[in-house]
Amino acid sequence: MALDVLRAADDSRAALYDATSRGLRAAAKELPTVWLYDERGSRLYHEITQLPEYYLPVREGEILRARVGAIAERTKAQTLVELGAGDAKNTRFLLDALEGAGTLECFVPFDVSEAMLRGSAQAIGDAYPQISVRALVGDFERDLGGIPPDGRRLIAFLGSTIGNLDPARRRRFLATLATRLGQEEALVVGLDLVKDAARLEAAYNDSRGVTEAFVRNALANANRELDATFDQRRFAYEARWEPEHGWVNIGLRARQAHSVSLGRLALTVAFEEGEPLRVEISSKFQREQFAAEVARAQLRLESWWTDAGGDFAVALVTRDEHHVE
Ligand code: AVJ
Repeated sequence: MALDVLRAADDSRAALYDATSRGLRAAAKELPTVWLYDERGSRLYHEITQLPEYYLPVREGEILRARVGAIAERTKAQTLVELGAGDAKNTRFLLDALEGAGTLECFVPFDVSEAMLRGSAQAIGDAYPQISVRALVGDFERDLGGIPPDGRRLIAFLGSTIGNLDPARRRRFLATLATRLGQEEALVVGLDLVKDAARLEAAYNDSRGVTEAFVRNALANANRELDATFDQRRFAYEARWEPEHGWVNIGLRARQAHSVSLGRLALTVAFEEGEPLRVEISSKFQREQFAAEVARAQLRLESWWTDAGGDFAVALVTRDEHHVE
């Protein structure tokens, strides 16, 4: 198999360092979510997807299994692009259906983590020897333009990864996508839905502590790569549903006042006792609100499918100007 790994942009590290610096100097401190995903982080996330409390991938898989036939029929996609490709497990439902429909030629996994990408590209290449795999290393918020325009594309954004973006960033993402999506192309997106606080919080406070280890790994990564002095013992893990924002706020809270230095960024950051450091938000969606976001980007919410319990949704989003039913 020819495994092509392309880089969408080569200044992505510089951009991340910049965002890190800004995030740590802000009044409400945050560490960019990308710090979660080195090789170990990707492995821990994979472990999360197998936790009983973390219902998201299973629900999404149920919906996809029931709907990929319709998606393949509707899109007749030749290229499947997957943003934030992760372990690409639920992607296989789409690959199988598109291959069955006889249209699939190419798979383009797109991810920030090159190690992760190599793994999943290799596995997909081995399992689907008839198609070409062209892995792209990039940041889906910056580098959408780096995705090759060849073939009729279906862009998959699964797992509710879009929930990592706050409303302003979702708006930018959808607006950019709207300028990139061709007439016959579509986005298929997985969305975790608003539900009771106890279940949402349990999904991010698992009994084995895998999610905590996953989030703490962001500090370890920053320490290694930025020559930083984050001390795990001085921070407590916290994940809380914030209904006023519609997201689970995930991060760490300083147990005591202390300072952290980041040599590579020539920065020292003072934490007060109890001060939070956000590492990730996981937004939860509602149909009306997501439909409005899509419409605002001049896109069309063509289909909305949920599992029987209404935990999760898969939406098909297309250009606004054709196929009005
Ligand atoms: C990969 C962004 C979908 O928000 O549920 C899982 C990441 N963080 N547990 C999510 C995550 C903590 C996950 N996404």
